[in-house]
Order: sequence, then C-alpha cells, then structure tokens
Amino acid sequence: MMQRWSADTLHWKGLARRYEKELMHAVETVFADAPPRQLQTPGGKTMSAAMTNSGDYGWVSDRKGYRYETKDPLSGRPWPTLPNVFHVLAEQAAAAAGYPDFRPDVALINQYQPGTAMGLHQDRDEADFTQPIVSISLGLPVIFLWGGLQRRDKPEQHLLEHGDVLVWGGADRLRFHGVKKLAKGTHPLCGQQRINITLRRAR
Ligand code: MD3
Ligand code: FE
Repeated sequence: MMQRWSADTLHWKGLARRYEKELMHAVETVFADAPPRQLQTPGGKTMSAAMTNSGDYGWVSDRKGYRYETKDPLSGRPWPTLPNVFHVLAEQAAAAAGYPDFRPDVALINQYQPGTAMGLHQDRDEADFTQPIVSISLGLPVIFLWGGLQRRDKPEQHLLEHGDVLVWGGADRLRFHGVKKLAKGTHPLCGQQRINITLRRAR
C-alpha cells in the first residue's frame, strides 16, 4: 500500500518485506565489519541509538561535529560496500516517488533497542538537498515524529512498522523529524530491536 503524506513524501507500507531476509543478512554483514556504536554529539551527550554505515561515505558525530567520512573512525578502514539489495530497494522506491535519478552513496544504519529514541533533528550534512532520502524500517514498530521546517512546529505522529519504506525530498527534505522511545517487544526475524536504514547521497 502506497500512501502520500504530502506531494514530496511517499510511505510504501511493507515494500521491504519481500526482501526482509536479504536485508537482515546484509545488515549483519555490515555489522560484522563495522559494528554499530553509540556516537557522541558535539555537545558531549551520547546518542541512545547505535549507528554504523556502508557505502563510499559514512555519517559520524563526535565532539568536533557532524560530518561524512570515507573511513570508519573505529577501524580506520573504508566503510563496508553498500549492499546491492539496499540499492535495488532504494532506487525502486525513489523512482516510484518521482526521483528516478537517485543514486545513494551512503547507507546509515540505526539500531534501536527498547528504551532508545531519536530526538527531533534535520538531516542537513549532505551536499545537495534536491536529492531525496529513502528509509527502510525493520523489526519492532515505533512512532515516527514528522515535524515542520521550524523546530517549534508540532510534529505529526505516524506508526512505522517492519518493512515500511519512506521517501522524502523536495519541500519535505529539511523537515524536523525523530522517533519516540522504542517499546519492549520481540520481532520474529529481527529480535528485540528496530533497524532503520537511510539511503542518502552525501556528495
Ligand atoms: C525526515 N532516522 O537516521 S528515518 C536519521 O527511524 C533518522 O531511524 C529515523 O532520522 C529512524 O537521520 C527516521 C524516517 C524519515 C521519514 C520521513 C521523513 C525521516 C524523514 C520525512 C521528512 C524528513
Ligand atoms: Fe534524520
């Protein structure tokens, strides 16, 4: 089921279910090389979700700021190759949403355990905001907060479940957004966690 939240945002419920085993296998392969880790914010707080990346670049945060890096700071090695199933799914969803030329060079993977969340923020470390972002949700459900272009705008709440894919660009690209605290639970394929993969064009 495809649903438009606005002219520039598409919610394709369940699209990723047909690739769920390949997706989780790809996630585990990335984790084996570049394990998810809790990053520090520039202000010195620890983010509650654990993160890692694959692709030509990876998003990192530390006391020096937010940025994309070509190497994993934990290992000093390049990030693992962006798995083909991420490309296939992201490009299919982006094309359906009206972005036929989207070619991601980063897949940021967020791993949420019960009790973890992500506060309202904008994704603005990429070079070209005309490029959309595609997100794939796997595992436990969560309430997604879809805000406006100002931090003070009251967010809409949307449930994101296993297999849901979102594509947003255009006027929605710089909306504030976040996710509420993950509730306890066990998903048959993913266990006691939620995985979110965001496909981006960093450069
Ligand atoms: C933004 N991840 O990695 S993605 C992030 O579920 C991030 O892990 C969240 O925010 C997560 O930077 C949310 C989903 C999403 C969906 C639609 C949006 C983010 C959006 C529409 C506009 C702006
Ligand atoms: Fe974000």
